[in-house]
Amino acid sequence: MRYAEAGYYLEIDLATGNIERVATDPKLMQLHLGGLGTSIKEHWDRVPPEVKAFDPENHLIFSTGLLNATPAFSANRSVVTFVSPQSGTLAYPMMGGFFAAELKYAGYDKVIFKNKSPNWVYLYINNDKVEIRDASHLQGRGAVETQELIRKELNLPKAQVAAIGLAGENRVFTASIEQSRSSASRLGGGAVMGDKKIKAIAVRGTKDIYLARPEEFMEQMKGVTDYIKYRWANPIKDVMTILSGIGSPQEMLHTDEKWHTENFAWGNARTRRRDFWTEEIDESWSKSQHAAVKRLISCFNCPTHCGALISHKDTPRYMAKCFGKLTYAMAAYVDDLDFSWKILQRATEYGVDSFSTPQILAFAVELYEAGILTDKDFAGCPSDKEGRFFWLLDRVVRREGIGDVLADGVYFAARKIGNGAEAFDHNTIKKHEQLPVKLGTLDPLYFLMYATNEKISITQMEGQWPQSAFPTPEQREEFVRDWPQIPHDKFKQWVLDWELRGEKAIPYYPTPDMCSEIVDWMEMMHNIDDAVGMCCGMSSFCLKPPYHIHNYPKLISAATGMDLDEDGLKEIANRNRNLHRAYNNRKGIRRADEKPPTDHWKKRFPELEEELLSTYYRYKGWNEDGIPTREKLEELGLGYVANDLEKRGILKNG
Ligand code: MTE
Ligand code: MTE
Ligand code: MTE
Ligand code: MG
Ligand code: W
Repeated sequence: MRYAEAGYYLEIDLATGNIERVATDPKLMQLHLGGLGTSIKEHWDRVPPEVKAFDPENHLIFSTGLLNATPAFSANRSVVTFVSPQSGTLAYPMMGGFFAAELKYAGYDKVIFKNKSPNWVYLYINNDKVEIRDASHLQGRGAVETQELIRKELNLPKAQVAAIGLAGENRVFTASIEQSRSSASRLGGGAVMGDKKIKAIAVRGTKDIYLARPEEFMEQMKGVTDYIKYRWANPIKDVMTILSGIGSPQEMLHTDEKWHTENFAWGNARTRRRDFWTEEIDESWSKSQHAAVKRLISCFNCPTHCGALISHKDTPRYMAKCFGKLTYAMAAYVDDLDFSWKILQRATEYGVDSFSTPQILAFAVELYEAGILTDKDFAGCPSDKEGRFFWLLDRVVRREGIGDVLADGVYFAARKIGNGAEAFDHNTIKKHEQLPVKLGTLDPLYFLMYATNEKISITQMEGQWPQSAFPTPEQREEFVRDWPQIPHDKFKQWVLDWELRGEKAIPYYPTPDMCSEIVDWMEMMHNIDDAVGMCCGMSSFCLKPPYHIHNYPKLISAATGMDLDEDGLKEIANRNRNLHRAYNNRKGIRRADEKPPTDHWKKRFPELEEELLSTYYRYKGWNEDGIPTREKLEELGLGYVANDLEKRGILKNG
């Protein structure tokens, strides 16, 4: 009997049409948990570094997490892994909704695709019945529309469907995968899915998943439930509203966007508009949001409602959540929030990442205004801000004219266009567009998070540590008073000593040693979430979350029957991170790539930044170039990785 996991992978060879149900080695769970962890291991074993995103050998893996389909609240994340066309690294966009639980109830922990299909297909899974079906009639259909068409065609209203739209079909580098109330958005999973000619995956499952020690598990969940209720009743004081609660940022509920609109940059990450949020804007934006949001919705087995069903006037319904609400309006400098709801509908059907894509469009507008792109590139484009964005979006997802160049994202487009366009690529890290945040003084914690994390976006690291120092000693004392989530008591003192100005303030405090430990803790918690399939909105992405390093080992042990303690869980998270790091090192990632954009902060401190990187690398057991040492790898049972890195000349002298 297998506990918590289904114990089978579904292996699909798209070239031959061969489908296999393969029993997995129970040891994999002990070494890597599941989800992102076991997926990294599969990519390491199967896909050598020479393989590029659109090579047939690139694998596309849809994985459930270890706690999906158990009664653990908010464990509903699927993780999609592949070599990204944009960054060239091992990408792992995540999605909530209902897909992961359904797949596990059908009896599979992962669906693993290799090679390419000659024709458009979709995969149909109904428990033991698995078929590759013709999807030629779905070509060109929207990513949301396709889900409904497939449910109708199968006569399975309860099937969960993940699909791509036109952007994925055309291998746009920012193409997403859309699925009911969620989206696997970043780094081009939709493009890889389209390259393999998979239009969608439909799954229906009705089997059971077993818990090793159910009573103990439910006892742990009682603690989690009580804490969720406590956190609801006791929002964190003295922090921004979006940081005070739990769940992913409640952008569909809150209408006050003063903080984002005045502190994040508009256009292609250009301008901060300090006086934007007037009473009139407040009124018109609230009205717009209340009209567009039909109702708030949640993912599988989650007590929060972070997403919303949206319909602006009579557009078909779609899901939106979090910061996607603002990205198009702010990138286009449009002061009317209605624009967001309208263009998001079209963008969601096309299936594009709502962070990267608006920046690409804004980048094109800037190049046009600077005379680098010309009337010829913009022939037929309306001149108003809204019209221009719709027109550009249409060109990008169809790869028409200038859209074909832009469809590869800002980094590659800038280099293809040349003629000074490179200077407008000022907001990418490792070739990936970042949220448009441009701030004052270097923040050492955010520096490390931006520079080093494997997802290349900040949600995968931040959350547990306050975003800035509290102004008064009383506020600091209040914050640390009740903080059971921390791994060491000394973290409390660091918060107590941390000031807004002076010697104990950013950029020199927390010190590089402290920063390394804090960042390591935050990323470890994200790594655990991504392996067990937990929404980080109930865990690592929040201040004082319900799931943490002290209750996770007990919960995972009760679910799986493994006897994990905190050290054991930390070791697994570390193993997964180091394997991921080594994979990306094999793909070429080095210290020189680990840098936020030059203008991310106005005040930079080059020497301190080098010290931060070196200190963090040392703390992680990596060499000066950001590559895990043989000693570290062997300590984690990854001797075979050290051998491989040495054989390839990536690791020298241990
Ligand atoms: N893109 C689409 N199409 N739909 C979305 O809901 N959410 C955004 C962004 N891009 C979103 C999107 C938000 S708020 C986040 S935090 C990231 O995707 C999450 O990235 P991931 O799905 O790659 O993990
Ligand atoms: N959960 C995990 N494990 N990893 C993530 O990156 N992103 C969070 C949240 N939960 C995230 C996560 C953020 S910021 C958002 S906006 C939502 O997931 C995105 O939900 P979706 O991917 O279901 O659309
Ligand atoms: N960064 C800062 N400094 N402050 C914030 O509140 N918001 C987060 C985060 N970045 C936020 C922030 C929100 S709401 C989201 S969804 C993530 O950015 C996702 O962006 P990413 O793709 O860079 O992870
Ligand atoms: Mg997502
Ligand atoms: W988000």
